[in-house]
Amino acid sequence: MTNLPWEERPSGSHEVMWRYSANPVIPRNLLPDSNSIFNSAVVPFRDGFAGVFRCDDTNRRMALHVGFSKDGITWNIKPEKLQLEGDYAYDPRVTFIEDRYWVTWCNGYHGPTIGIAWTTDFETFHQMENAFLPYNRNGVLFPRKIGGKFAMLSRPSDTGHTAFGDIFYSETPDMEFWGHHRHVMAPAPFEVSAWQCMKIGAGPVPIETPEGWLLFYHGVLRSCNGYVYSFGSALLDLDRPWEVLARSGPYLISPQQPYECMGDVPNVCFPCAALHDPATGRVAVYYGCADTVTGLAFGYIPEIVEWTKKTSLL
Ligand code: BMA
Repeated sequence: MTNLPWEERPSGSHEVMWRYSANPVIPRNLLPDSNSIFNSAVVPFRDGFAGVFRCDDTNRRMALHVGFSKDGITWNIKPEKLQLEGDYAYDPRVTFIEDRYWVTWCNGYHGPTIGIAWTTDFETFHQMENAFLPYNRNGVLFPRKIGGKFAMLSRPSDTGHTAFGDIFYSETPDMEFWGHHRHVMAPAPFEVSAWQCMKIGAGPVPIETPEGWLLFYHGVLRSCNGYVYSFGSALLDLDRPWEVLARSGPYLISPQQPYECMGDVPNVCFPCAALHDPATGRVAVYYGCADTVTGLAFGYIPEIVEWTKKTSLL
């Protein structure tokens, strides 16, 4: 991929992942009536990129909007909402599988659950049945079938600001009937890795590596000042992704910059998409910052894989 957004690690930095120096890449008011644009998903599309963006409007209603970009940094987001069935829509992920782009998101149906739709052109979207009963969030598809089935990670939850949450694996032959549910990961003990001790949820679409699926996931700490969202990495078995091979004890990125610490919900780094270039190993992660704007962080996949193994808490 020649046009992957990229900036080298700053000289003198020892960080495994580092932030784009021009963060945030998407401001909260890119649309005339957007309150915030964050927790959004992008994929390579034609000679550039397409994306599905979480845009909360100035009524503070949550909806998804389509956008396009040549360089992954400057985005043209359509002002009209994606027309989807559901009371609200947020935190999208987009996965290309075989011949089409699949969108999963948190869909309002008697509480949050996982919505699914597909498109080939980012103009027409075909909505499927919701994957699961409510309450569920953070539905993330794998980019290919596993054992002949489509596969998804998700995070069963509740109606509110869920104070618990494990990542589960489910599969389907047809994107409609889901089953074979497996437990993947629970929050870590507070004494071992506090940033991920209250709840965790899958982030971007997992990336296939020779060492397993590289999963970026968010973890939450309940502090005396509220929830703090950071993200780290795990390696899942390629054929049995509910088996965790390694899981980072330290976080990769936690809220430290002003745009991550200040906003509508302070102290949130929430990744929902990653672009990567197998030839160079480069990865660019898009993450929501403080539920307000969108930022980018970079790294090299082989380094992140090694670091995940070296720091693993398993
Ligand atoms: C979660 C979701 C995310 C949000 C986060 C922090 O429960 O609602 O969309 O980024 O809380 O507010």
